[in-house]
Amino acid sequence: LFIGFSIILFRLVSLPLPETLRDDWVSVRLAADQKQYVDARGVHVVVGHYMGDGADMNQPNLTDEIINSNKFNPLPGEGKDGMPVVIPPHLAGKMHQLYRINRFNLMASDRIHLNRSLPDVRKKKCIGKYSSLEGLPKTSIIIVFHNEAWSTLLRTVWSVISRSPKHLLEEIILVDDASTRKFLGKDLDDYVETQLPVPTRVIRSKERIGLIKARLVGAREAKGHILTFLDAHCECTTGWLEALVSRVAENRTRIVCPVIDIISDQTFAYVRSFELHWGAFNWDLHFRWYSMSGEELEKRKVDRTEPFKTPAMAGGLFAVDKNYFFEIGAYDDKMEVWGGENLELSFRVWQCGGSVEIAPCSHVGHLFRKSSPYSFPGGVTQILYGNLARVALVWMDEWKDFFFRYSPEADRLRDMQQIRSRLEIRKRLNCKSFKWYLDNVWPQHFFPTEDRFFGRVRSLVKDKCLEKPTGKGSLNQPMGVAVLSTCSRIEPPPLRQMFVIPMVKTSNAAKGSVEGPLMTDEAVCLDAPDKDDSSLTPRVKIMACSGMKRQLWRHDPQTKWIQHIPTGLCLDLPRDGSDENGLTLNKCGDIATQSWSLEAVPWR
Ligand code: LR7
Ligand code: MN
Repeated sequence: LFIGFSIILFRLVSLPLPETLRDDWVSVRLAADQKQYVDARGVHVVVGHYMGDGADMNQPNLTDEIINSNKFNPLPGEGKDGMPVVIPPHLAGKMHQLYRINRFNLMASDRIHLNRSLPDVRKKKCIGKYSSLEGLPKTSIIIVFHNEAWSTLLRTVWSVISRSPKHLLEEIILVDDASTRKFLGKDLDDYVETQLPVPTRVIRSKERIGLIKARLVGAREAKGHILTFLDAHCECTTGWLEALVSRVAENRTRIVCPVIDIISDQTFAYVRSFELHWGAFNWDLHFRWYSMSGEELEKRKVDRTEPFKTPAMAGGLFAVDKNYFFEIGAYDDKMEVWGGENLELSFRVWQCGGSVEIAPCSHVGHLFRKSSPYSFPGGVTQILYGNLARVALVWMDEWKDFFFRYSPEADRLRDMQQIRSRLEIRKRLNCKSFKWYLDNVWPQHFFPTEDRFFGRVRSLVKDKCLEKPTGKGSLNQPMGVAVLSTCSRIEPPPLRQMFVIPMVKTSNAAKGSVEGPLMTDEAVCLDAPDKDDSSLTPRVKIMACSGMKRQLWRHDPQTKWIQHIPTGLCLDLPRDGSDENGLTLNKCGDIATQSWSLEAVPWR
């Protein structure tokens, strides 16, 4: 999804297929000549790039005629059971041309039946878990779209119709956010009127209002007791709706999200994703998937089909009690086009007494794209950071200062935000602080706090600083050997050199000593094996925070050591003195290369 903003994409990893895979891995069956390996554990988030304001939509060979031609032409069996589509080689040129229209393989989509079959990807224990539907309220399904493809939009609709219990479905509402494609006009009206067995309405906005306001339009019109939102390129699987609606019906202050599976933008294969990731965000307020804390995972061993709390939601796919949604302030209607509304709603719900959760028995596929196909009037930065500035100003208390200090894009837009009505909601609902949210909803967070050191880790012999690696691990988190690089002279120093570690508050500890995980942005931590075994090289890394002992460190300003708690060894420079080679662990001593200073930097 973004120039620094997260579109979620699933990285392809070399894994020989077919193969019997662990429970959380799913194979994608492929034709013999296809070469694509999908790591379905998969929530490998890749930071993509928006192409900027849709300018490249104006390429001369992408004519209105091409864009408006409805090539929907399903072939028997194509894509059935979520299988990948194989495009014959002679169509490759056309396929690439069509790809640019929606930034996914439109030709592949157009070859798949609107009502294709999908595997039931739930854990066995989910079957029957939500079978008593008696007395459950009905839901309105709300799908907003701007220039969506015919086949993906209607496949979303058909997947709802085919795989939802009829008596839970009040209606389907399609909100057209000023699409310009001809086939989304009368053709769509006719289709909806004549071809669908569930009451379905198209509501049209004359002007482009963006997805946030479009959802508000749909929500206001909805007759259902519960609102269920979907993007316009989703496919729901068996059991998806029961799990959502039951949880909301049980407690109206819950917002319940499905597990979001992957529809490949290349082949339209349906790929089951990992159930044990939760949603949160990074220092720049971009939504990210992270591994749940070890503690949380441990708790879940008892029953992995139970819904779990998540600090934030991805945004597009969730169910909520309609009255509750409006009571707590629906959406911020001053947010434009795309972005930020998912965090705003998450913070608001949590801080004002509700909760956000993921129901592992509900799986819905979403078509992830590497870039956005539509325009962002006014510019993507202006829009996204304007929305994020609002999130920070209304909900984040002193952490808004941290955000604005390091996000000039948002800082520039800070003063022009009118937020009075949103602050009134916060007051009316007597909502808790952002500190409460961090402490209670996301205690594993890596933001600076009063009780934490925030700043640089500098070697006293080299004038070099610890820096977050640029390599990518799973979930697209930074990962690599811990190395030093030149301490930047920019003020404030760049975030890639900033780390966070809890301060020791006990009275007998040396002033300024710290102890705990040494964390930085994107939930990564300084890590070393907890056994003193020199065959384990390279030994000191920066990788996903795990909450385990091997990531615990202490620094004492008197000894200047950074000591690895489980082994008692000291962080040392690379043996050969180079910068490229990783830091090492050695027996502590009065050695210059083991001397480090922690330089605090103000964060608010
Ligand atoms: O101006 C617009 N008007 C619209 O109606 C822009 C978009 N839209 C529609 C669009 O056609 C689509 O149906 O809004 C929907 C969402 O837009 P996408 O699909 O371009 O968004 P996304 O999937 O890239 O982005 C995610 O973040 C968004 C932030 O505003 C929204 O919350 C999306 O709903 C959200 N999608 C998901 O959460 C799906 C899972 C992604 C993950 C993780
Ligand atoms: Mn989407």
